[in-house]
Amino acid sequence: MLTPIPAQVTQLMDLHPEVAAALTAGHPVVALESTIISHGMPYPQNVEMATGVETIVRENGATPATIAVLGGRLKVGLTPDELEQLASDRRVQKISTRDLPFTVALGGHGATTVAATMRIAALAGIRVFATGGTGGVHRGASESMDISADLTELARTDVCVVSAGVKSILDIGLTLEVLETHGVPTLTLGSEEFPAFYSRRSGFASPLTVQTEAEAARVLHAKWTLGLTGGVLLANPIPEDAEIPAAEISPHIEQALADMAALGLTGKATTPYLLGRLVEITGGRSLAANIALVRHNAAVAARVASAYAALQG
Ligand code: PSU
Ligand code: MN
Repeated sequence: MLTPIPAQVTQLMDLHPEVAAALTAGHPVVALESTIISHGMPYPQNVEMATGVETIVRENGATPATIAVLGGRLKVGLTPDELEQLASDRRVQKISTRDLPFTVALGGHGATTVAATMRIAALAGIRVFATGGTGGVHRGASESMDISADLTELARTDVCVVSAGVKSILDIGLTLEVLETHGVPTLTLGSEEFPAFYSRRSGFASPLTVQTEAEAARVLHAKWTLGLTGGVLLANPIPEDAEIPAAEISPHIEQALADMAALGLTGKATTPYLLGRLVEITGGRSLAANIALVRHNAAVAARVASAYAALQG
């Protein structure tokens, strides 16, 4: 079922013709975020990753729609030149939901976080979204109150986010608690344990488990048919051959957190700093793991989107 995009939103949005055609036909579409490109990985691996991920979505039967804000326009589906700009133009800001009106109003360039991407995907009528990792409750949040707006958006926006779980730079237990509070179904694909991004294991049981993408699609369909608004988090453990076991990555994460504390970084700068510092500390191994898990998530998301489209009839 296609919900028409309100006219006042269409005026602010550039829907790529290929994405528009897929949506009109009821074909599966997968949204992709852009903070991971501009602030999550170094150039030029970021642009290679983004292009590769779009190909994987296509190979798995869906149309990719990478989302960003360029010159104040909501972009749903990017041209190769636009992807290159996002990956390399230093004026591109990391923007979450709170920043969206400002960037649109002042004609800025924004790479959208999971939260802002979910919101734009929902405005375009896209229900499935692939990323690397989602934000969550930061360690020490009882003092800092640093809780990612990704969780707020999962609470209220009807989009399924496929991620490799939550990095242990965050407090995984508290993140799962907040998801529960907000009624966000939190499913892990093929595992009883919630994954920790670089590692398949986190030490935390997954609230729910599904064995196939088709089962996940049925959960989405049931949730929204019941009138339960808000998102679904589908956690997809990193492939075994790419994982960095928890025992190995933990000391590196502690090191990165200590380095960040020494610099006094807070707020939106923390996640990009920690990701970049881990790439340095691990000699590039965390970047290879990050790329592998995003590619895996894109394939899973495309299959979920296909199964969901089939349920819509
Ligand atoms: N986790 C990653 N890579 C990323 C991000 C998170 O492994 O690139 C990005 C995503 O865009 C996510 C954002 O939405 O960081 C969360 O930032 P914050 O914690 O400031 O809300
Ligand atoms: Mn934050």
